[in-house]
Amino acid sequence: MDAIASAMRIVFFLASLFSGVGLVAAEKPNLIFLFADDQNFDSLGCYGNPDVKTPNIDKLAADGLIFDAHYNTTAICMASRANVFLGQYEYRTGCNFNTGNLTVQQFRKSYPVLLRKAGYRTAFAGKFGVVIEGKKDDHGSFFDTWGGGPGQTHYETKKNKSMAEKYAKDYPHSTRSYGAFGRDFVKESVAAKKPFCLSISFKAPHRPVTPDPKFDDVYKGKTFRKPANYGRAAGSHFAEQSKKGRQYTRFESWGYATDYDATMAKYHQQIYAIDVAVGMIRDAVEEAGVSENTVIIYTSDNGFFCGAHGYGSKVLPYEESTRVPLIIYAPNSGTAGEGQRCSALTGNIDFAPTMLELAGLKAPPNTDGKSLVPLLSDPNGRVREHLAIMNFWGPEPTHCIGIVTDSHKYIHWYYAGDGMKPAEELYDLKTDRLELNNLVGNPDASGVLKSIRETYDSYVSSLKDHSRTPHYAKYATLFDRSTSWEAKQPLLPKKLTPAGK
Ligand SMILES: [Ca+2]
Repeated sequence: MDAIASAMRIVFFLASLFSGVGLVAAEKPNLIFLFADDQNFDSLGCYGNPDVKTPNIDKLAADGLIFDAHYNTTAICMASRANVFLGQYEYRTGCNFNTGNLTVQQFRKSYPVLLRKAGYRTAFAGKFGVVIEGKKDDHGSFFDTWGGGPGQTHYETKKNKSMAEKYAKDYPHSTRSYGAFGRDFVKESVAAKKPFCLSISFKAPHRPVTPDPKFDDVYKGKTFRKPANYGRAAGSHFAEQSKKGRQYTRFESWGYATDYDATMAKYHQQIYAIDVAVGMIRDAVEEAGVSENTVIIYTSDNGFFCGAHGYGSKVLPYEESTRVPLIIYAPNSGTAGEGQRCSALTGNIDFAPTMLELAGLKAPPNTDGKSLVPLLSDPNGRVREHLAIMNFWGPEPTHCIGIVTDSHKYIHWYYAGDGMKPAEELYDLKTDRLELNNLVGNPDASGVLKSIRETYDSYVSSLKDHSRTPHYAKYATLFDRSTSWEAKQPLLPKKLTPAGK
C-alpha cells in the first residue's frame, strides 16, 4: 500500500509540476528561498548535532528532503550569491570580492528577475551581497518588495535602511526582522492572489558575533562536543598552501583553540534566531492556507570550519567550509513528510534552474547548474557525476580547484612559490568524510586519481572557454597541470595578496 501511495504522490507531484506551464499564474507554486550566511552543516539537529536546538528547521527537514552532499561551488559570500542568482560557476559570473561585479544584463537572467517577468510577485530581504554595476543602492528596483541592503548589512535593524521604519521597533535584531518581513510578504502576496517568490538572505551567523540577546539563555553554560577532526593535528596533512590564508590563524584568533564552548554557544545562538524566523515564515504560510502549494528551500552561502582541522572561517575547499545544509520542502513531492535523505551531489548553482523549473520556466543558456526537481520525487536519483569547487580569492597560494564526485574529492593547488611544490589531495568521501587520509601516492587509489585528474582538466578547459573576464581566464593557465611554474609566474600580481588576520 505504501508503495502505491508513494507512487500516486509522485504522479500527482509531476502532474502538478508539468501542467504548470499552461495554467493561470495563481496555480504556480510559491517559492521561498532561505539563505543563512556561514552556517556549518553540523549546526542543526537534523544533521545529527545533539547539542543544538533547531526545532523549526528540523521540522522543515522532517516534512521535506534533507541533502547530504550539497556544496557551495565557491565558499564565500559574494561569489556564492552570484552562483545562486545566476546558476553559474564563479568564472562564468565573473563575480567575487575585488574581482568583479555583476552587470544589469547578467542580473536580468537571475532567477528572481525571470520569475517576476513570468508573473511572480518577488521580494528580497537581508544581505544582497552582490553589486550590480551602475545600481549602487538601487538593487530594490529588481523586486516588487525590498528589505535588502548592500554590503554586509547590519545586525541592528534600525541601521538597515529598507527595514528600519517598519520593523526596528518590534524586531531590533535583524534576524527576526526577516522572519517578520517574510510573514508579511506571504500574507500580502496571498491577498494579491499572485504566486510569489520570497528570497531571504540572513546575515546570521556571519561575524561580527552579535547574537540576539533575547536568546541569551538558550546555550548559557553549554558544553559542545567537538568533531573528530577538530584541532591542528587533524590538519597537518593538508597542503601547505592551505595554511597561507587567514583560515589558519583564525583557529586561534577566533577562539576555537582556547574558548571553544563559549565561541560555539554564540555561533549556535545566532542560528537559533534564524530557526525562530523560519518558524515565523512557516506559520504565515500555514495561516495563509498555501502550505500545499509553497516550496521552501533552506541552505547557507558557505560553511564554517569552527575549529575542524585547526582552521577557522571558510573559503577553502574542505568539507566544513564548502558542504552545507540543504533542505527542500516540496509539498506533494512524493517525499514530503517522510524525513528522507538524499545523497545526490548538488551545488549552489542548482537553485536557479530548480526554482525556474518549479515555475514552469526554462533555465537560460549558459546555466551550469542542474534542476533538482527530479530528486524531489526520487531521492535515490542523481543529477550529475561531478561538481567543481574553487577558490580564486585571498592570498595566491590558497587559490585552488577541487572536484567532488559521489565517492571522492580531489583538490589541486597550483602555487609553487616560497619553496612550495604544486600539491594535490584526494579523499575517499565514502569512508573518510572527515578528510583525515590523503590518498595521493597510495597505489590503491591510482586509478581514481587518474580519472579525477581528467575531470579536473575538463573544468580547467571550461574555465579557459567560459571565463567572463581576463582575470578569470588567466586561471586556465595557472591551473594547467602541464604548464611549468616558470611560465605561470608572469601571470601573478607583482605584489602577492597578504594573508591578513
Ligand atoms: Ca558567507
